[in-house]
Amino acid sequence: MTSPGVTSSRDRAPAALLAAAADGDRVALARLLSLVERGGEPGREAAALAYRSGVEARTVGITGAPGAGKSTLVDRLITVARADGSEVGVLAIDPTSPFSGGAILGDRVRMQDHALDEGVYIRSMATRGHLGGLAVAVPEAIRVLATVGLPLVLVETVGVGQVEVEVAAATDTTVVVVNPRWGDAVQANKAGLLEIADVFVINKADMPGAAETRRDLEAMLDLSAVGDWRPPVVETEAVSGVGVEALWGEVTRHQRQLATGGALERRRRERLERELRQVLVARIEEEIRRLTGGREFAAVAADVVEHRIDPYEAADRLIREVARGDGGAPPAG
Ligand SMILES: Nc1nc2c(ncn2[C@@H]2O[C@H](COP(=O)(O)OP(=O)(O)O)[C@@H](O)[C@H]2O)c(=O)[nH]1
Ligand SMILES: [Mg+2]
Repeated sequence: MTSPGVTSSRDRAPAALLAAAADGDRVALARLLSLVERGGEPGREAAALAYRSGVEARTVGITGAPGAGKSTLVDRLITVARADGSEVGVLAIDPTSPFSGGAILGDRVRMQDHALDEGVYIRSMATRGHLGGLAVAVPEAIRVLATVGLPLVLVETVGVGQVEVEVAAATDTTVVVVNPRWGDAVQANKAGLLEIADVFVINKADMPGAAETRRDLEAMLDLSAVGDWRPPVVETEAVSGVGVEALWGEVTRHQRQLATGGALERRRRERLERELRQVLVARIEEEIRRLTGGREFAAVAADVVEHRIDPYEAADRLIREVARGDGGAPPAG
């Protein structure tokens, strides 16, 4: 920035935004997260700065079917964490929405209790245009929150499908929320949530059927491979807050166990390797898009159409082109 005068956060460079956000400027923080969500060049710069800070947050993912009570639980968990004295960042992810609005608006309303608390920052994220998708955008957003001084980040995601499983993999502890409904535990299993759960919650335990759901879950846990952590099953009534302290206790216990056994380091390493892979794939796809608009692609495609070469050979040739990095642009000079 050349002008030292009053600049709106919209005009400021990522480094200036990061400094302002670390000073408690929530507008700057919101702007940073928008950049990350969009994933363009400024977003990449913001993510890189946050990465280089090396600051990591404690992270808890909360996933489960729509309506399971995730937002209500998050609202309660914020209260418990705040009582511990920790500042809290919340990311509410809606992978199905192209906009950060809609369902998230409902989430915001359910977390309204904390609207005036400066130690709490709640942000919704949608898919938008980030090249690496949510699997990259979410860890980047978490690191931004950590860097500006939020040591605990809760991530709410709708637990339906592979993307959500990937998002859940971005956190240290994953809490899977089910309800006391017939077959809910089975559905969670089918959605792949059994494998990612560190803690199970049967929320709406005030409704009939909690005991059966617990039995189903425990039976499925009996069948799955036993490591050194068996996911505990906690019953909660998020609306009244019953069981939420116990849930937080299990989350804390899990995080302590991760930290002592070296599992936290392993998890974080695996997560970064996955993130790197994801970024690499996104970058290569970007190169391919660039390439397919170019002359070299047209020439190779013509050879394929004329049956002079087969698509495999053509692809190999184009991959060499990508590796050269000139994207099939006409040779200079
Ligand atoms: N009966 C009952 N209703 C609950 C409980 N927790 C949440 N709800 C209600 O379930 C609905 C969905 O909650 P929400 O937190 O938005 O679910 P999300 O879609 O998983 O985030 C809301 O109407 C909540 O008031 C609970 O423990 N018992
Ligand atoms: Mg919600």
